[in-house]
Parts: sequence; structure tokens; C-alpha cells
Amino acid sequence: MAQDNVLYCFAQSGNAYKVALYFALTGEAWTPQFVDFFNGETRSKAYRDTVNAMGEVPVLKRNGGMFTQSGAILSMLAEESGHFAPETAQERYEVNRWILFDNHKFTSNYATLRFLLSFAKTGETGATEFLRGRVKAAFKLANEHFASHEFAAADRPTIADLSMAGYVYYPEEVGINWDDYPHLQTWKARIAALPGWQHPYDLMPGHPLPV
Ligand SMILES: N[C@@H](CCC(=O)N[C@@H](CS)C(=O)NCC(=O)O)C(=O)O
Repeated sequence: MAQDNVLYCFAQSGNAYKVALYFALTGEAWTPQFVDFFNGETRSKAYRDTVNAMGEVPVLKRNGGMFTQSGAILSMLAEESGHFAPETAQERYEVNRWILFDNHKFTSNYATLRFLLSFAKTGETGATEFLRGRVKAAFKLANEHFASHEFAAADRPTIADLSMAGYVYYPEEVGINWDDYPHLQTWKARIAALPGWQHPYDLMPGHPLPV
């Protein structure tokens, strides 16, 4: 059955990119719905009442339902289509394990550090120093994993890779030296070489930001 996929997103959101990337790589039809995050839309009462009570993107409107949390959305999409899906109980466990690690440590600290430095423009603070330490620890762990694994959770790309790919292509400078993580870089290039891959700034609306 054809699905109507409307993705509430904006170009700077790596969490939304995780779902947009799934659509780009699978070729499943989707439409972006721009969310004006930088002018407070996600924090408005209207957004929380009608789009997402959690006040976040991504939100996927699909067949009349409103679905939130990128990891849960990816799991739902993969289960329905079979694309980038785990195939065994062991793979399902590995996929969940890496999606949870991504949400808690890999994406979240990087996304917050980037937000503070590149968009809120706080300059260096105790918070940025703390977050950078957390990012480096997560990057080191992922780098060690990719030294002996081509993909995060199986011998082929799965939704765990799409989740971890959320923020790794953004160009903003946050004081992390990618040369310190060569295996992470190789994995990142492997994902970018998948047919249909596009950069987040080409896939979702809202880039560049108005000056
Ligand atoms: N764990 C969530 C994180 C979503 C998230 O943090 N979204 C950010 C943009 S990247 C957001 O919408 N923040 C809204 C706000 O803080 O007001 C997911 O993976 O979907």
C-alpha cells in the first residue's frame, strides 16, 4: 500500500536527518514539512498540542498517525518495509543497543555541543567543555567498534547506522578533530557511498539560515 509520509523537519536537525536519510536510501516517497525551530515553533503550544507533545522533530505523519522519536520511527519503517531491518533476534538486540547508545551518548552530546557553539553562539563555557569530553568518549568507543565492524549492528547497514549517521556530516566546527577517529571516518564514508545518500543540507529545508 502506498504510504503518505510527511516528515516534520529542518535542515540543521540531525535527528530528523536520520529519518530523511532512510527515505533517501530506500527511495520511499516522502515530503518535508519545514519546522521553524530557530523561531521557537517546537516550543509553541500549538506545536505541542497538534504535532508533538514532546516538542521535538522529527515527527512522521503517516497514514493519519503522528509518529515521534527517530529510533522508534526507524524501527517502525524498517519493520514494515524490511529495508535496513534486523533479520534475527540477535541483530534486533544489536540494533536496539546501538540506537540507544546513539540517542544517549553519540548523537545527544554532539548535537547539544553543536547547538551551543554554532547556533546559540555561547562561546567556550564549562558546558561546552563538559559536552566535548562526552563526545570524545563516545567517538572513541565508536571508533574502536568500527575498527573491526563495517557497520554498527550487522554485516550490512541497518537502521542503527542511519541513527548514528544523524550528525556526522554537518560541517560546523565544534572542536573535535576527526583525524583522531579514523575508523569512524571510514564508516562515515561507507554510509555516504550508499546509493541515494544525500547530505542533510540537501535533503531537508531551511539551509542556510537567514542572516
Ligand atoms: N531522541 C529524539 C531527539 C529529538 C530532538 O532532540 N530534536 C530536536 C532537534 S534535533 C528538537 O526538536 N528540539 C526541540 C527543542 O528543544 O525545542 C529523537 O531521536 O527523535
